[in-house]
Amino acid sequence: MARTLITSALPYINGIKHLGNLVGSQLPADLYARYRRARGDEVLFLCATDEHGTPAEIAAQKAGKPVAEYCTELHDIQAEIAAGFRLSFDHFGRSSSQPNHALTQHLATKLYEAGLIEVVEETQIYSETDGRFLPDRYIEGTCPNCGYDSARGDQCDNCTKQLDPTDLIEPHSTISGATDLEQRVTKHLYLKQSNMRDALNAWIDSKADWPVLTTSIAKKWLNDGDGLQDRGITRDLSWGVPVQFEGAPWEGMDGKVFYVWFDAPIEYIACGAEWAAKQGLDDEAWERWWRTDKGADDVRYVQFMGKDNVPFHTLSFPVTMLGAGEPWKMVDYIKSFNYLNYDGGQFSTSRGRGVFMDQALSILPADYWRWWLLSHAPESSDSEFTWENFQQSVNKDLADVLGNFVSRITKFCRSKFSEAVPEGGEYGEQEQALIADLTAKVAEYQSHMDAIDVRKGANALRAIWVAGNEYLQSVAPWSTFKEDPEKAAAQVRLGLNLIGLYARLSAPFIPDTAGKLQTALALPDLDWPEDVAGALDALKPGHGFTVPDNLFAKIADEQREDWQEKFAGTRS
Ligand code: B3M
Ligand code: ZN
Repeated sequence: MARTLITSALPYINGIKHLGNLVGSQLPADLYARYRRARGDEVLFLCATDEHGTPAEIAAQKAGKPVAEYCTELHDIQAEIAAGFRLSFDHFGRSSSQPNHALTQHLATKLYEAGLIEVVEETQIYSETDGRFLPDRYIEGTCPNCGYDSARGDQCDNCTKQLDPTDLIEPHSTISGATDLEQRVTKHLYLKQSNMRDALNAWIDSKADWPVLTTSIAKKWLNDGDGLQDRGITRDLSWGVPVQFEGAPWEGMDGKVFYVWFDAPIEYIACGAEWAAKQGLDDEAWERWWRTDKGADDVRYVQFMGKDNVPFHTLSFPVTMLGAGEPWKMVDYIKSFNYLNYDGGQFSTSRGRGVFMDQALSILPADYWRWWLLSHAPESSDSEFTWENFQQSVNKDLADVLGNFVSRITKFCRSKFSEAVPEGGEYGEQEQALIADLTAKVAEYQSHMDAIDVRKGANALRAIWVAGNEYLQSVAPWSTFKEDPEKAAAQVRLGLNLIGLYARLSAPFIPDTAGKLQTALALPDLDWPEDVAGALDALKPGHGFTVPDNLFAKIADEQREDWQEKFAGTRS
């Protein structure tokens, strides 16, 4: 049995994600996970919330909650919304979990032993009142450039000048307002990424099949400019994975945690450990996915992410994985995405612009969104969500093509025969022609899905729906019935079997609808139709069914305008 390990980029904890985030990683990852399972693979599909770093602390502060409590709350909210979109994670973990703490500390130790982590002494601002070193953005003062009085230690928001905290006039701590700031010597850990340049180049060169978007970004950062500079991987924060732990090979680093981008990808692995623990399984259960010495060498590992996350997954995380010198399973394929824009501009979390995942589900069921987003996935370039386009796709593809087909066939059968597959004769010429056409179309669909070409996959699926509609239109059982009820019965029998085929093929895109069709047709399972001719003869005469409720409601113009207006502004 083939085994496929799938991870989606970890959604950051500081709020509910928008549809652009969803289509850039979690949703296509789910599509692929569902497809691979349907094809019979053993799949482990992992995702988690990314919970450390300054933005988490700031969001918690804004919410007036301790950061641990805030993260637990937001994790549960994100998990619930993910379930609402039918994201079929085997586990939705947390980067703040104990396994991630342990593994992050372990890998840092290994990297240190391999000479890839260096302890560096630096001068940094210390606040006596706060009793801690302050990260640059926790210091504010007057901008020496423009005089703005709330410039941050890293940058002035007014004139955009990049600053050092020592540039600020009358600096103070944003935690306490204290002005007793002084420079003190402190230690930080640096990851010596540049030592790994040749190894990374060779590794990326060995991935000839990767999408251009992924390799071009990786190569750009790797070879021109300063993408592969040695990076500080520790921060002065209290929330995160502690740098000073029992058995650490360094000293004097109390009060520091690892940089969020150091521990977040490690959570991909730790999430496997969380999953195993939750199932009551032992370490072997996750190690056979993640360690090549424990069976993971026959696993195919695929990652999904937005293009802004590519450098971290092609450079810094591989430095961690390769540099630790242990047999960790490396990624085999990185599927990356461009951006989805919203109605003439960008989606923006900080400005609350666009449609957010919770809002989307509050107005329409998941399948409507899944279909639009996946069939418009920003693969070869950025793409744009407009309400007109959304309305058109839903009304045409889902309601007119798929929904209408199902409704016509089932209702016609009920009225002229019964709620069971009718007897009728053999399939005739037109039926054989359709079967041949669909056999080719299903093969095409599979080849796009195998290649994780999401839009092409959606187009091929739509073409399969359309072929059924055209068949129905041309054989017109409602006319045939008058002269040759036997023949009409065979046409209806094929039509009902087509619904079964659609349920199976469409499940990765629109799982709820597939489930409804499965129930209506009393299908024993949604196994992949390896043989199209066989699948179209699977439901035998006498097999009972029920007419499903209308599958998709069309979006009326007034409704669309309403939403357009409702989501035009920003949300607080
Ligand atoms: N949390 C995605 C983001 O917020 C980031 C992904 C981490 S994947 C290890 O941009
Ligand atoms: Zn300024």
